[in-house]
Amino acid sequence: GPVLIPVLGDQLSHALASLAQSRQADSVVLMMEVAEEATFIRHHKAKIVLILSAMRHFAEELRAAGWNVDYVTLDDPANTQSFFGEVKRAAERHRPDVVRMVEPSEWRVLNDCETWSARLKLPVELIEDDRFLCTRAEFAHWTKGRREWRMEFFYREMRRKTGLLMEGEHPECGKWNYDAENRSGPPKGLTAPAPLRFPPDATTLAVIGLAESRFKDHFGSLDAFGWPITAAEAERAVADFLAHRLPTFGQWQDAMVAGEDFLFHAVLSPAINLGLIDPLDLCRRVEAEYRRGRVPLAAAEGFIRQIIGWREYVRGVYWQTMPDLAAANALNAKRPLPAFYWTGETDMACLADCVRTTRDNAYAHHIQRLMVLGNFALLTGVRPQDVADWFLVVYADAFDWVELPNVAGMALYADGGRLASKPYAASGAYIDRMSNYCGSCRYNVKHKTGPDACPFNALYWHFLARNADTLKGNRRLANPYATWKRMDADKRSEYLRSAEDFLETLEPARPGWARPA
Ligand code: FAD
Ligand code: DLZ
Ligand code: SF4
Repeated sequence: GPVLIPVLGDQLSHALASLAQSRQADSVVLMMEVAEEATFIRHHKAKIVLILSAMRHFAEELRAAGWNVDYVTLDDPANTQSFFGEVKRAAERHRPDVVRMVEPSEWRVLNDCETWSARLKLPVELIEDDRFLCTRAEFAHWTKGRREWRMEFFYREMRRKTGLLMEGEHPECGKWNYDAENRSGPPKGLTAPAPLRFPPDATTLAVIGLAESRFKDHFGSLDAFGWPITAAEAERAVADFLAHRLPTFGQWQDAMVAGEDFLFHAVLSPAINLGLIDPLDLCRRVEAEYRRGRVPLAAAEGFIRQIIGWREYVRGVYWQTMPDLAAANALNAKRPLPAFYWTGETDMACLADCVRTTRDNAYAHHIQRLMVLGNFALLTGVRPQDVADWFLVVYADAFDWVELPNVAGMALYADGGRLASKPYAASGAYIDRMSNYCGSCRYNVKHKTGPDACPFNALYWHFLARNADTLKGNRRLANPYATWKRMDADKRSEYLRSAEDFLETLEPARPGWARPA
């Protein structure tokens, strides 16, 4: 019999290891649209459209390249709507000798696959996903004997391994990290060249129709849908980013401007995570832009660090800490997610704008995710699992392996400081410095307490006071805790009361938005 090669929705790479190791003449590629993947968590409509349309285009490309592709559509009446059910039916159709697939990116799916061989009575080969630079075993080796895991040191290993921005043994121009030159607040009127949008073709329009009927109650809008769907479109998106936004990428990396939804970001994460763009190739092209003198070193280094540093690091942390990471709650946070994360109905201008861009674009840039949406959940003590569900639903680039460590580790400190050395907690002053949100907000960012004060201000102190037992020993929080201690008792209780008054007004989301009720 043939080799049966399941290719999942985030494995859309022509160089995929399972394809590279097989011969077209004796292989059947299996691609499956299954409702279970779209409904166990109720993904943003645009994310579902992106994945299903990209799968359909990829299947056509594989056929054109000579592969025999068996493609199961969502509305096929025989569809069992689960990965295992479809692999089993395909095994009955094709009578393979072996099932060969690249390891799924998510713990949930990998666990399932590990049961398939016994249930199918067939060998199931799970092969390493070589689209990542650092294997799971290499990461495990790196963590051995290290008391603390820190991205910066991992990143240097990846620079050495790839040779990116290296002069022999040394980092380009003598420094590993040029962040000190990045991250300015936005000047008045800052605008950026908008990323390329790709109007839906007939295939995408058909999938939009499918999503509007089957998933119409899911969060999110499809009106602005314009994601690159194929490797060729993604290539045009890369070229557009390199030419128009990379040169100033670093400088405005942490800036937020109301209505400027993409600023100088790449907006390439969905295409990278689906497999339409090879991340190492992208980094080489960014390096080449620097070597040709078209972009400053700080921009190129900053961008490459996000990919070979952060992206690889969070994946390593994920596999090294699952399944504990999914249940982690170091700060014992218990509040349900506030309703406005779904409705956008809040008077806080920063949060309202971040939820709006999330709904309209299935996208928000890093600082919106971390310092507005994440920071608010951290300060108010929302249950990490509620927050992780929301982030997994709403972003086109969200897959458990990258979303969960960013949410539980980076944004919420739920892992007790494994991934990052301190909680990313901030008051209104930070948001005011990095954005133009506060000017149009009904709250006053300069006021500390009371009904008109920016809620972030009192919440910040409430967070530190509430978690003092766990956090006061953290060296990087020594300054704020010293300030808190120096404050007179009246002032402290005014902060705490103000925060509590605000917390009382928070309306919880009704159940059923993220997972079927
Ligand atoms: P840019 O800002 O232009 O960065 C370039 C690339 O670097 C991105 O495309 C991405 O591949 C990579 N990158 C940057 N930061 C990270 C990071 N922290 N982790 C992993 N890769 C990174 N990213 C996802 O891909 N999926 C997620 O589900 C996701 N959830 C997040 C949740 C929270 C709470 C936070 C704080 C961050 C999350 N990120 C996630 C990381 C980051 O915010 C997005 O990768 C980025 O906003 C994508 O937009 P971009 O392509 O314009 O990125
Ligand atoms: C997210 C998603 C959705 C909505 N639908 C599908 C699908 O129908 N078929 C498929 O192969 N993949 C889908 N995905 C992405 C998968 O969830 C993702 O590939 C795995 O979870 C990776 O472990
Ligand atoms: Fe956000 Fe506070 Fe600024 Fe309003 S005043 S936009 S709530 S930081």
